[in-house]
Amino acid sequence: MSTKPMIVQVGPLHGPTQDELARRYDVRRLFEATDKAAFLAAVAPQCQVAVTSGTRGMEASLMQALPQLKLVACFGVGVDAIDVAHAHANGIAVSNTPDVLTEDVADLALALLLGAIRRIPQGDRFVREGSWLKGGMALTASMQQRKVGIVGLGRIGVAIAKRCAAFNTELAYFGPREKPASGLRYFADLVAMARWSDVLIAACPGGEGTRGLVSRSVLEALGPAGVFVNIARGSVVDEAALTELLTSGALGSAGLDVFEREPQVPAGLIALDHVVLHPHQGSATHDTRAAMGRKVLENVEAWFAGRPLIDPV
Ligand code: 8YV
Repeated sequence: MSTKPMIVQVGPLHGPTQDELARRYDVRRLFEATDKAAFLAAVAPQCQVAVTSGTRGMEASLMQALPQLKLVACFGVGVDAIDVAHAHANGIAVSNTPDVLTEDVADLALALLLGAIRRIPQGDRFVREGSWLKGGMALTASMQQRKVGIVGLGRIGVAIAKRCAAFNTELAYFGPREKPASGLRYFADLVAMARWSDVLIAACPGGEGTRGLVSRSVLEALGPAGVFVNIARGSVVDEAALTELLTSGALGSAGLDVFEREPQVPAGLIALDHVVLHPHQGSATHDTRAAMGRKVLENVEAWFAGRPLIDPV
């Protein structure tokens, strides 16, 4: 019998964080259990804390199988895969890992945008395939003076805006409410912002509230020269419409870090040469993942010590 407090680890995590959790707690790994029902029955009487990733999340039925559960600590800022409403209605707190990943995610948004506009993956292929030996690569669009519309001016949206300003862009944002302190142009209508924009960057939270927000009409309004960048969640865009419009040329190009059914990426997107695809790596740097891990540990520690959570959701 372990004397350490018990934790259920729902899915695999960043290795060093997983190791540190195992050092401090009696960690029971649900994802390694062959008989999930027997596993849950064994841990249910004691388990008050569960740790999960933003990708795996935690559904209501799993919370129900752990009736003593009091905290779900999420490794990630996005909690759209966690049934937060169910948790809160049942006295279960939820924590996440904001702030520490903001800058890396914003960096990746700009990398995808520049990659798409300046056709960097295509240039890489052009050199490797020996095409350069037969002549120069075609000219590309410029990032300079582009109109950039940011969907969701939260922490990550603000960090993206800061970076875009360095490229002499014009900036605007769409969100549930105006943020006058930002000093940026606000659109209450996303289609209107897409019509104004050369580039649309999704940086809003995922979940039911934003599902399909970047709709077919929004993408059509962005138009044949428009670039769509998504570092938010695959669910915020109508992926079928995105694929169709990129294929027909009704939308210019895209830089995508997230997809609706990761790690599945629609074959229609994979077939497109002018789309930059990335495997959900926004926060995936050594430093940031370590900082996210520290936040998970701090939140769990605060809960066991009876202190307020550092990052309550
Ligand atoms: C991670 C993320 O990919 O924080 C988020 O919301 O999407 C990413 O940082 C994920 O949570 C890691 O499990």
